Amino acid sequence: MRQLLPHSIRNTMRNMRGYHWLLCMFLPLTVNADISILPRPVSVQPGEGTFTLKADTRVIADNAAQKTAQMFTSWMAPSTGYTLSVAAGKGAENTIQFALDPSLARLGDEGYLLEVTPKRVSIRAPKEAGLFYGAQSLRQIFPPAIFASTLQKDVAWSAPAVKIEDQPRFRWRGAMLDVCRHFAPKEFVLRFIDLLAVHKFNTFHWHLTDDQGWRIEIRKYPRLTEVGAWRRHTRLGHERNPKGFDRKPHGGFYTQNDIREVVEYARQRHITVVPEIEMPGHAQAAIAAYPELGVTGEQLEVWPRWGVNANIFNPSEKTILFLQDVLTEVLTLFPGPFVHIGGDEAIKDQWKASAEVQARIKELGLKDEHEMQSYIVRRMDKFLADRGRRLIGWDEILEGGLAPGATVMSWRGVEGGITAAKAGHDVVMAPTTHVYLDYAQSQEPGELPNIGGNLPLEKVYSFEPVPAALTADEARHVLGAQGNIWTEYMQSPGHVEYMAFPRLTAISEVTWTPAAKRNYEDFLKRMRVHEGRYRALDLNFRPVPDAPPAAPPAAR
Ligand code: TNX
Repeated sequence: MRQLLPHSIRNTMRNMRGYHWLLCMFLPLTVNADISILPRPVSVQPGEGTFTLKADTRVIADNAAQKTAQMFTSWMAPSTGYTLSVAAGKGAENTIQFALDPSLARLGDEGYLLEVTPKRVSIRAPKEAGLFYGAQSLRQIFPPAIFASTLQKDVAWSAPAVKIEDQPRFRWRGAMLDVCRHFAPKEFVLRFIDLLAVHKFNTFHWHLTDDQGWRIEIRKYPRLTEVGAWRRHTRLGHERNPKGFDRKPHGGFYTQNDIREVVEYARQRHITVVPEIEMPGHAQAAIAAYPELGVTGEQLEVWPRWGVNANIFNPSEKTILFLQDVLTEVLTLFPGPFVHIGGDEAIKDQWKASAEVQARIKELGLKDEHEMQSYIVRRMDKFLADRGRRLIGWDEILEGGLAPGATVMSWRGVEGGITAAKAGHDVVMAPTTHVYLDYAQSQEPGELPNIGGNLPLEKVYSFEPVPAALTADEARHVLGAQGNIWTEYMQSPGHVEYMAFPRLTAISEVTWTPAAKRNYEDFLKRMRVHEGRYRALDLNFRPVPDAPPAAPPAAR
């Protein structure tokens, strides 16, 4: 906050350099209080003095660390106006050094050690991801204005001396964005990935297909986007209290080149993209494009409403092969280990009413419609496993028997996750109770339109991804957690930002910081500084609640 002090005070502080004894008395207050990193690191040891970034500061990195160093300098350039050079060499005075250091293996694949002294800065990590997270922490040690995209004048770019040792608690630190209910332009997806990277998330779950729109180009089936990416109009008002429809066509999709660009952009920021292709429910846009994929054969429109509907893929061999064709193209675009196949809210009424589907169930020796869905999921599980990938699906995939290699994303509470973990399956926790960012952030008037419910920041922050019902061995199956952004009621990127922040920042701490180091009051205190970063990023965030007043001192 030094840069916020009036010039006169800053000059006085400068002129007092000879009086070390006096300076030392208030340095810890004026300088070290500035360390407000989100998510909170494992260990932060304040030092003495400050390091100041200047136009002639040199960034030192040998080959393996060059990319991270370049990324760091690219972040610094717009606000400081400095074009910092990156070169191999030795850490010396006025340098920021990035170095891979195998002797720090104890910090794991994503940990780092960051040391700031008045003379120099060093970031060391066993792996590149750690260097990247160290760079993100360093960025947050400078004044918040460093996040601005325009030149900031008269800011002293100083960072308090500190030693930080850090590594994440979970290996799945995610956010899901639904681009089906409302299409998000590629530019916003890239910005969203940057915002995730600031918060050390490593997983972006991209919900690409649903009733209201199919958003990924599939070369073999062009009608999926020619027809399936566009709807005639959209529900006005809340689905519970509908006001008809707007008169605006809505849609959009990502070409395969767009997808490659997003995946590569994310990769450079150590974020894996998990694509979601929904089956067998939430399939109306695909059925609108190819009616033979449905059960009734009826020509449907891309759905203009919200909620759950009965239209579902038919479970014929032809449809299974279609879905596998789609996945074949998906696999060429997304190199990550996981592919999400949806599986949620698949109403079985049409399967129950169809003689053809009933005959298929019988022919396959299945007990009921749940086993029919489970059969499809198993086919996909094998298909993906044969190609070296892993299937993940919403917790409904437990019904009718879980496919052998499946990972479960638990959304209807954590029970599905508990069942799956006890059965030896990996799970990701994303329960509506704590991480559904489409829910209201308060019951006060003035919130932007939302789906309903009530999920204030404090409740999100309180989320514990490992349920007490799991033994230590079972708990190892909890890969982590994620926040979900379903966009029925979010028409614009600004609205998505409002719903996502600050709650996504809370989730970053839930997934990164050791449970024992989490504290809501401390989080709110750091959020006061983080808000400055939000502003510099021009983020349309919801106001952060005030910290509750400190408890009165106990009576003696
Ligand atoms: C349930 S969460 C859904 C989504 C909706 C969401 C709204 C899940 C797997 N399915 O289709 O958008 O509720 O909160």
